[in-house]
Amino acid sequence: MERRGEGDGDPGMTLAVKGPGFVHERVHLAAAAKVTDWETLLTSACVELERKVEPKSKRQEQEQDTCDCDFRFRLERARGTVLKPESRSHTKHCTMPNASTKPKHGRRIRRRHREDPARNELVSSSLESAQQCLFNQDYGTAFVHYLLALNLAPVFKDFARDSFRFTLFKWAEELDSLGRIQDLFSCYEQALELFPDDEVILNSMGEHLFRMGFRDEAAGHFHKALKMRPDYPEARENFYRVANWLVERWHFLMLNDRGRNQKYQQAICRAVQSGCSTVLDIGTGTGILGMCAKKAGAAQVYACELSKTMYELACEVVSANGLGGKIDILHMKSLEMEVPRDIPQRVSLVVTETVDAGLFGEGIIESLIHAWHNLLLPRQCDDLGSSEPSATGRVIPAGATVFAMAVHCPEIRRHHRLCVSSVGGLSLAACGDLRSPVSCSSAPDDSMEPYTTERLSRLPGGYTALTQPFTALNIDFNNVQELEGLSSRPVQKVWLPVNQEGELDALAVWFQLHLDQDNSLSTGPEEDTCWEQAVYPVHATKDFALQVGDELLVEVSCRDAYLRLCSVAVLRNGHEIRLDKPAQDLMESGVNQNPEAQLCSALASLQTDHNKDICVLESAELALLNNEEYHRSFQTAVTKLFSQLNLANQNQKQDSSELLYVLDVSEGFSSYSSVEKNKQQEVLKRLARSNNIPEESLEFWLNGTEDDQGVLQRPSTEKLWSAIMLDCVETCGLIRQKLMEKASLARCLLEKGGRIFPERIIVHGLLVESDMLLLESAVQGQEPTLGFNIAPFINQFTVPVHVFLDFSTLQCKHLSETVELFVLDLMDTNANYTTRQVKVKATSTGRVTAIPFWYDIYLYEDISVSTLSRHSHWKQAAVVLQEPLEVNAGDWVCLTVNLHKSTISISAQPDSQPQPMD
Ligand code: 44T
Repeated sequence: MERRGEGDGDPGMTLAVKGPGFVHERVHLAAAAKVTDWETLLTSACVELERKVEPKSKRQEQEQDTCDCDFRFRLERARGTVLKPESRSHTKHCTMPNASTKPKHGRRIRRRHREDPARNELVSSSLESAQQCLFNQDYGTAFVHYLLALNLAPVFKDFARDSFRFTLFKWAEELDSLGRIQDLFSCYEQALELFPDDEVILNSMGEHLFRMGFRDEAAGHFHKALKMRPDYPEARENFYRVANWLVERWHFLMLNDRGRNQKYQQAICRAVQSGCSTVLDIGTGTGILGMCAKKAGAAQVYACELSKTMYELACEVVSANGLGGKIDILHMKSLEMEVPRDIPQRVSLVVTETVDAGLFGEGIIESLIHAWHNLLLPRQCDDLGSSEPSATGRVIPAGATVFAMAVHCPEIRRHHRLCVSSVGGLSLAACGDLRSPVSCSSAPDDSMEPYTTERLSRLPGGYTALTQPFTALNIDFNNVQELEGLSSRPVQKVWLPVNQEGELDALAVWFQLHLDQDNSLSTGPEEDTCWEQAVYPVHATKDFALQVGDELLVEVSCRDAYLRLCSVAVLRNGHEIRLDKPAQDLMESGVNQNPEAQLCSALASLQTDHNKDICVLESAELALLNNEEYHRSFQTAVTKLFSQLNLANQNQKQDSSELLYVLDVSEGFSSYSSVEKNKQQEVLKRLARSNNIPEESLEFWLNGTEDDQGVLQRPSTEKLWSAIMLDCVETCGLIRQKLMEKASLARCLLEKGGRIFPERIIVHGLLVESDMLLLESAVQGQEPTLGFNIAPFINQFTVPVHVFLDFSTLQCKHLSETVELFVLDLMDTNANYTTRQVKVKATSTGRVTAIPFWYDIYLYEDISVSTLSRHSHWKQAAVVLQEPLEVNAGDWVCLTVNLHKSTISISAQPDSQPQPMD
């Protein structure tokens, strides 16, 4: 079984390896099965525990021995053979908590002894055996002993808690490495039955769940751990990293959008007052629309919500607003609802805002078709215009109009197609078509999305509209035939006059939501709204510029309940130029003027099967490839290091052609499926071949994910690594988790004079006043939410660090100069990074609400790249202060910057001490 995600444990420590692997299978079974009848177990367990341990099966040993590291490749600079990595065995030294067997609660135990000596005898012998097994590192058996003892004598729980946790974690580690995931979770469940509120167990189970890809469940566990102990840093950090999955950030924006809330309220009020007395709120979120309906006088209000966290939140909010028991909230997807099982009768009004930036992405079409057939009263017929609203059904919003336009936008371009022909001196010509996973032209599969979303007005570098907006679609949510006919509508072809010259980078899409006859919401790029727009990137046209007078042919269709837009052709001077064909067609048609693009086209034409040659990379990875500045710096840094290493070899009279080994442990080229992974490996090989790098000098370890064993491998028996590449900053703007642990491990693997890339990271930041960041991180009181009390509930999910920020376009006022917040020295073994105080002088008067931060990444000596640079593939992050801090120009602010593991936290206080410099 491959492990997924980050490796657990401290990679700085080596793993415990037991002697020859002995596993007590029967005990495993007991530990893995859910045992509730402890009395029954007693007898069998006693027998089992006396039995001899059985040797591990061959398969298990093989499973454990499989090296599943994710280290991408080793690059051998000079020609020569690559020696196969040798695995090294390693031992771990672990300390055991609570090794004493002496019980703490003597008196009570003695009394119990008197009550039931046989039972107590068993308890104490089980506890003793558990500890003995712990010493022998037989964690499975130890775990069963503990379960037995603590279930029989809960009085020992406090006493044994630490040892029990330790046993559980070690046993879970073993089960994990054996791929016995089901058993692992069973053990955690049993542990939580014994210790339901144990924050350490909850947090640890959350980490396992997260690594297995159960993100919602993981987030739930971190949240509970944090509720149990709000000052538990591990759970806090884990929770902050996943809170977005529990409560997506747009909930804050939507709830803070007073205009939107009021419009919905008005439409609902009007409908209820006109006679719609039974209401269903589909996708209620925090319950706000349902509460509006109740407040407007609806007799019955039902609400459904598919997310567990949001459902629980809605229940809390509704009760806190005095409507508990008056709104029937169901934790289910509307599509699963039935009358009368879930609601007693059909309703006269459905309210919903289950729409995303692309309108249909939350499944509104399917939900409404189902609602019309199963949950709503029949629609009011035009010829029966007088029928009672309480006897007919309707939907808010009543319908929507979708708009689209073609845009020129370098920021979108560099994230969705390859814009460079070489990277760090390597020609990419033979790489085929590298593209982002956002495309509506290719066959739909899980890894492809038809659109992405952006707030166009906030894109760095802005955008230019190349055409007027056009109406791509009109839909009536009150007409079930129309809803049902949507996917079979013929493809609509629209010819758009181009009125502005520029490269065709994307089609941007937004919509107007017609709540009722009088009220509508627009999600357009020019509006002052929290909404993002849907972006359909154009892939096929390498450096293809539209000219004024051209006509662009766009096809609009509705497939798999998604709206799809595709630019297919351009009409220029009476000639039709296809855009959905490979690049050479453009060249042949004489449209491509750019020589670089012509070269690409020529190369593309050498390839026969174009579809085969598409390699999908994440959009941040494409942006990284397009970041020429980064690659230049990297190349300079590597060249400099290598020439110094070669010089050192010469000085020591060693062979200057001595091999230099590079280990890349960066996580770039992370993939969606193993198919993609193989494809990417293929592309890298092709890249090497076409650039005269011998194939043998590249070695990939792509088959699994991270494992400590992989890190410990040497390039060859007599060599260590010359350089180790670490990917230290995530695209979202945070330091990569476990970076410092990885760095300390990497340091041990370097040859003399070898370096880690980067060697140092300097964190920069400044004080800003930004209302926008506040609106995006927490609901600001009751005023925006129509007087309903929602903020304190949803704000439990506020995260102090805002990620994926475009600092260059953030609406904010700078209140200080940029300061150095922290220095992370990856080459320094003794550096202690915990807390640092930084004094910052306010340069303007205002309210400090946030501290955006970014990094200067020092690759080697003075060669650095900044994560703030214009062409960076990184976004920035910002700490949003819990309480804004008022400052006057000239005031000093003291920032306490804390780095725990790889999480930065910052607090700000006024600094009363006058500065010597001042
Ligand atoms: N995003 C807006 C989407 N649901 C808005 O679980 C606008 C994004 C956005 N429940 C930036 C800004 C904005 N049955 O809690 C969710 C979801 C739930 C359902 C029951 C169903 N069939 C569904 C479908 C969805 O409804 C809630 C709202 S959905 C999306 C709303 C501020 N980025």
